[in-house]
Amino acid sequence: MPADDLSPDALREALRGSFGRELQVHDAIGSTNDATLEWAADGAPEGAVVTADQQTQGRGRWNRSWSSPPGRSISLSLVLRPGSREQAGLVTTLVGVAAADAIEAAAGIRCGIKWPNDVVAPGGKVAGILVESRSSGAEMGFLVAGIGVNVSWSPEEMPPEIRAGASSLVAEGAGPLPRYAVIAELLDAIERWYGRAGTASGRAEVVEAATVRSTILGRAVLLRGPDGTLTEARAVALAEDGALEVEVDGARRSVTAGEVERIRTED
Ligand code: BT5
Repeated sequence: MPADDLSPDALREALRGSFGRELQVHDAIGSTNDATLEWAADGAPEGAVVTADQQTQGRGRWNRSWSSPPGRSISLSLVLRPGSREQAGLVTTLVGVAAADAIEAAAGIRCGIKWPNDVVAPGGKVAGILVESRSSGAEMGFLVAGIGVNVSWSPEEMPPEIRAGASSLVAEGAGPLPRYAVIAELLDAIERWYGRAGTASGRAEVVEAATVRSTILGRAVLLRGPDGTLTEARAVALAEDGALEVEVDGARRSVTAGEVERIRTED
C-alpha cells in the first residue's frame, strides 16, 4: 500500500485538470519513466501518470542515478503526445517552469531554473526533469516527462555526494506537505504550460517565464557537452526552441544539449 500522503483517492480528489486522471500509484518501482514509456507504447493516453513512493533505479540524464528514498520525495512520470515538433521541443523547458510555479504555489518557495533541467531553491537542487521518448523517424510519437522533487528529504539523511548540491522543500522552510497536494499542483501547472506551448504566442510566454527564472543568463558559465567537452562561455538568452544561446570568444552559438555551471569570475 502506498504511503498515506500518496493515497490514490486523495490524489484524484485534489486533481484540477485532466492530467493524472489515468493514474498508477506504486509503492516501490524501478523507474517511473520506464514504466510510463512502456505504458505509453501500449497506448496510454496523454496525461496518464505513474508515480511511486520510492524508486529503486531512478535515472537522471546520461545514465546518472536519481535518488528517491521511501516517503521523502515525489517521483512522477507523465505521458505527452505533442501536436507539433515545436511543442515537443519545449517540454523540458515548460515542465521546469511548471515545477517552479507549483513549488511556489504549494510550498511558498521561490525557485530558479538552471538550464536545462534543474529546479533550484536557494539551498540547492530540489527537483530534476528527465524527458524521454522511444519513437524514431519522422512520425510524431509520445514523450514521457519525468520529474523528481525532494519534498521532506532532509539534507542530513542525504548521501554526501548528493547533499553538496541538493535541498528539499521542507529543508527550504516549507511546512509539512502531503505529496498528493504537490503532485496535483504540479500536474495542473504542467497542463497549463503545455497547452500554451501549442501556439506560437504561448511558446513565447514559456520562454519568457523560463528566462525570468533562469539562474545563468548573463553569467559566465562552463558548458559541458554530452561528450564531456568543457567550454567557457557567457549565457546570453534562451531561444524560441528552448536552446541556450551562448557567446564563446565573441561568437554566438546555440546549445541544445549539455549542462552548465556558473563560474565565479567577474560576475
Ligand atoms: C536529473 O538528472 O536531474 C533528472 C532527474 C529525473 C528524475 C525523475 S524521478 C521520476 C522519473 N523517473 C526516473 O527514473 N527519473 C525521473 P541530472 O541532471 O542528470 O542530475 C542527476 C544528478 O543529480 C546525479 O548525478 C546526482 O549528482 C544528483 N542527484 C541525484 N539524486 C538527487 C536528488 N534526489 N536531489 C538532488 N540531486 C540529486
